[in-house]
Amino acid sequence: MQITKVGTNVGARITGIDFGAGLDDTTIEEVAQALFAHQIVCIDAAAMTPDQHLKLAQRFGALEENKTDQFGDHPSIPQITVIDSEAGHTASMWHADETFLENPPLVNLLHGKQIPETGGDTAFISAALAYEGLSPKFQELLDGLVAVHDYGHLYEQGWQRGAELGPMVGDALTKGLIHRHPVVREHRETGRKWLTVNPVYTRFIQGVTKIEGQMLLDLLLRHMQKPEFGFRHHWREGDLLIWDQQAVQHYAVNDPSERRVVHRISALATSDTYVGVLD
Ligand SMILES: O=C(O)CCC(=O)C(=O)O
Ligand SMILES: [Fe+2]
Repeated sequence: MQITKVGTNVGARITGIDFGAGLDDTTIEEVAQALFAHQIVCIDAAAMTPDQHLKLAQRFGALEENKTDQFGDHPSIPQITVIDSEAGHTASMWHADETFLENPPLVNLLHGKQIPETGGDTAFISAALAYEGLSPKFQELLDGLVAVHDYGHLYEQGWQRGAELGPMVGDALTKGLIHRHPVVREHRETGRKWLTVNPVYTRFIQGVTKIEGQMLLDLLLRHMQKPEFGFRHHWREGDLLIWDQQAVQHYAVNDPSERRVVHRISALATSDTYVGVLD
């Protein structure tokens, strides 16, 4: 197995895994350590089976079953979510997945099944580099703060754009999918600090006034857009793209020249995954 950096600060490519020979625990552990070191890894995985996709994902946590209407279901494997541009699936906004949950997905593993000639990249920003790029005084201020993440926030933004919204709006309003997270968490495996706030789900910062919280969020979300914190993956068929949501946020660039289909498995945080869990 070879690991080659593809970005200076974030991103690596892994080649040489022989999926035909099975997927042993040592290989899985090497992939996990490469992920924690590089935050995003892409594996040459044209020969990977769905069972191997599941096995690799299980290294990182319990697997989520797709329950959104944003993406599609796999015909036989409930842990695989199908993201198909022809079905209108897209996530063209900066976000970390489902941070309105107490234990959101922390590692995503996307397998490129049908890849367009051009477009359809997945873009990333490193929330760890973004934290490290702040001044020590500002880091100190953020370290003690807690933010509220709310599923309904996504839908409010949809209404504000005048969008047609599906049946999940009712869920967003009635199920109270809302949770607090520290603005800064420590990565469980690396100890690096990262920023948890994201433009899609973070509604406000607790313990400061509305205007102070809005100012802080605007500032952080602008700061995070700095190109030096970023990385952009241009897909090839068979790529297995894995990212660590304790380190990065992502954006599915919605410009595929042809149909784009990727299969996603998400591994969820567990209650002891997070350092700095709220009581
Ligand atoms: O389609 C992609 O590249 C990413 C979609 C997404 O936001 C996700 O899988 O969580
Ligand atoms: Fe996502």
